[in-house]
Amino acid sequence: MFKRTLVTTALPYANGPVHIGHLAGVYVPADIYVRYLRLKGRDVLFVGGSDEHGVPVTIRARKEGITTQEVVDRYHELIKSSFERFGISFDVYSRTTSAIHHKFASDYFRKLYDNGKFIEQTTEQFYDPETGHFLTDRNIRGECPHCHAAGAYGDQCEKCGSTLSPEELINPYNAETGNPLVKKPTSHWYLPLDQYQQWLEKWILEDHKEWRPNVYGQCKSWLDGGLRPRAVTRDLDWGIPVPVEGAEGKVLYVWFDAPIGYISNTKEICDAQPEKWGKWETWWKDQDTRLIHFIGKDNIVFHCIVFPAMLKADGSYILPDNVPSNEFLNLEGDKISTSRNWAVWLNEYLDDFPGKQDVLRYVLTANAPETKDNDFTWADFQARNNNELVAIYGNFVNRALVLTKKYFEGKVPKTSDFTDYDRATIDEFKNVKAQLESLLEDFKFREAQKEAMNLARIGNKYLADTEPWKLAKTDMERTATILNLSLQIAANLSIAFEPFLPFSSDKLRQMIAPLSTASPLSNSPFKWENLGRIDLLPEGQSLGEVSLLFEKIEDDAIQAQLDRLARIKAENEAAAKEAELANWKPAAIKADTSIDEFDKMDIRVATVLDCQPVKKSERLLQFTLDDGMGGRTILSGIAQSYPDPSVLIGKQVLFIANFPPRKMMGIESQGMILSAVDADGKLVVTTVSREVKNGAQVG
Ligand code: B3M
Ligand code: ZN
Repeated sequence: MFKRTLVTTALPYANGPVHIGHLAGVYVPADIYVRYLRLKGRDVLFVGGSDEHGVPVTIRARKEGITTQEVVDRYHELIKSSFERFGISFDVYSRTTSAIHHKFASDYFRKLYDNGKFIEQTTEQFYDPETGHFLTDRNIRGECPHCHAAGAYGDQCEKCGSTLSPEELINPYNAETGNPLVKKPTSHWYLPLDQYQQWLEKWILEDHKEWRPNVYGQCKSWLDGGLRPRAVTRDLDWGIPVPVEGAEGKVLYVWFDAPIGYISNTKEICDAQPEKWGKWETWWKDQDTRLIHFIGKDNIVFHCIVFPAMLKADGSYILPDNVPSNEFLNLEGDKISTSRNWAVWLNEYLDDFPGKQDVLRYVLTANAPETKDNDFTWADFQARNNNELVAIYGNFVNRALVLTKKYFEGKVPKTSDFTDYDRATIDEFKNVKAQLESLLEDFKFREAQKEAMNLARIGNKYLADTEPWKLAKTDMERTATILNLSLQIAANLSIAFEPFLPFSSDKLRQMIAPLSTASPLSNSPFKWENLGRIDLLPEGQSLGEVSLLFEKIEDDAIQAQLDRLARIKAENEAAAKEAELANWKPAAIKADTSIDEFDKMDIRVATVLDCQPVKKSERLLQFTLDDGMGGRTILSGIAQSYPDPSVLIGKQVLFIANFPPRKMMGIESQGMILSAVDADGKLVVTTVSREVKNGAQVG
C-alpha cells in the first residue's frame, strides 16, 4: 500500500477561461478523488497550474491585440480564481511562467542533454524571410491540396476536414503577415521515443492492464504504430530558452515543459511550506508515492508515453500509477469550442448562479463522460436540480430538521427500540461505505455519486413511509426514534456527499452540528470512517439554523442561458457564411463542347405573366409565360431563393424551349428557366438587358 498520493490535473492553457468540458473531464473528478482521500485522513497533495507557453496563448494575444504576457496574466488569474470559487481544492495552483518553473524545466532539459538522452536533427522547415521566423503548423496557411479551399491551416483544412501537413499546402504563406514562405534548414533536439518502445510496452501493456479501456486502447495503438523520435524544442520566441550554447531563438516545446510543471509546482509549495509538505523529492522520487494524472482524452499520449519516457530518461522519478482520462462533453448537441464561443464558461456560470457551485458539480458528475462522449443540456441541468437535489436530498433533510425543531425544540431526540422497518432501513445503507469506496478507488465517480443519492432516497422514503408528522399526535416516543434515525441519515449524507458536493455538506453540517469545529474533517465525527454509523449525532445535541439545502431553479434562468446560446449560434452561422462568401471562387470550366452541341439547345425569351408557389412543394415555383407562341407553363425549383415570387412578374426571362414536357406535382412543365447560382447558393433568374420580342431566340 502506498503511503501518499500525488494527484495532478492537466494544466489548462492560459488562453481563455475554463469551461464545463474541462470541468467534467478533469477537475471535478480529480477534486472528488482528492476530497475523498482527505476525508479518509490520507496524505495527499493536489497539484494544478496554468500552461502559459505554446502557440495557443500567442494566437490569443494576436487576436486580442495585446502582449502574450498580458494574455497569460489575465487568464491565469481568471482561471485560478474561478477554480477557487468553484471549490476545486488545489493545494497549489501555479503557472509555467514562474521563475521556479523556468529554472526547473531548463535544468531538467540540461541534465538529459548532458547525459546524451537527446538526438539532434536538422530538417527543412517553413520560414518567413521577411520576419525572420520559422512557423508552426497552425501559423501556416495555404490552398488545400484536396478541396482547393483557400486558407487551409498547416495541420487541417476546415473546409473539407482533411488532416494536413504544411508540406502539402499549395502556396503556403504566413497566416499573420500573408508573406510567402521558403524552406530553411533548422536543427532541433529530439527525444528518441523509439528507444523506449519496449520498456513502454511492458510498463503499460503488461503492468497496467487496469487502466481505463480508452486510455489503454489509445496507448496500445500508439505503441502498435511504432514510436518515433519527437522534437522537444521549437523555433519560437515565447517559451523557455533552450539552455544550450548556439540555441538562440529556440525554446523548449510546450509539451516538454508543461508536464514538468507538475514537479516544479510541487517544489514551489514544498519550498514555501516545508513543515506541512516536506521535501518535493518525497512526492516525486519515493516509490511509496502514488502518482495519479487526471487528464482529458486528447492528452493521453503525452501523459502515458511522452512524459513517462522523459521521467525514465532522467531515471530518478516515479511513474504515474494511473491516468484516469475522460471522453468529451458536448453542449446542447454540439462540440464545445473556445474559438466558436460554444461553451458554458465557469466564471460566467459562477456569476449567473451564485451559491450554486454544487448544482453544476452534481450535474457534471451525474453526466460525466467517463466511458463515452456525453451531452450537457440546460434542461437536464434544471431537471437534476429540481427533481433530485431539491426533491430528494433537500426535501429529506429539510423535513427531518424542521420536524425536530417543531417537536423536540431543535435537539436530537432520544431513540427507543427500533422496529423491523427501522432495521430494514439501516440494513439498506450499511454497505454504503464499502460500495462508495470501491467505486471511488476505481475512478467511477458517476456511479459513486448515484450511490450517495441513493442514500438520500432511502432517507426520503423512510420519512414518507413512517409519517412522523402524523405519529406526533399519538406517539411521541416513536416520533423521536424516527427523527433521530432521520438525523443520523442526514449526518451520513453529509459524509457521503462531501467529495461531490462540498458546499452543501458544509451547510448541512452547520445545520446538524453547528458546534463541531474539528479540522480537518478526518478528525471530526464526519470523517469517512464513520460513514454507515447511526450514532453520529449524540442525543440532546442542538441543531443550528435551518435553511434550504437546495433551491428550485426556475424556467426563466434556464431560458436566459438558452437565449445566450441561440445568439451565439446565430453569430457563428453568420460568420461562417461570411467566410464562405469571402472564400468563394468560380467553379472550374467544364470540358470543351462545340457550337453544334450548343445549337441543339433552343433558348428563348418570354415575359413572366404570373409566378406562384406550387401548393405542397417547398421547392417549386410555377411560371405562366408569354412566349410569343401562345404561352406556356414552366416549373422551376427556385422557391427557396424567392420568398416573394411576384417580384418576377413582368420580367423577361430566358428558358429552354425544347425540353420534352415533364409532370411534377400534377402540373406539366414545358421547359426550363435559366438561373445563375450565386456564392451563397441562391438562384437568380436571368433577364435580358433591354426589352425584346417574346419568343426571340438566344444564341
Ligand atoms: N495545456 C493541453 C490542454 O489544455 C495542455 C495540457 C498540459 S498538461 C501538462 O489540453
Ligand atoms: Zn480541403
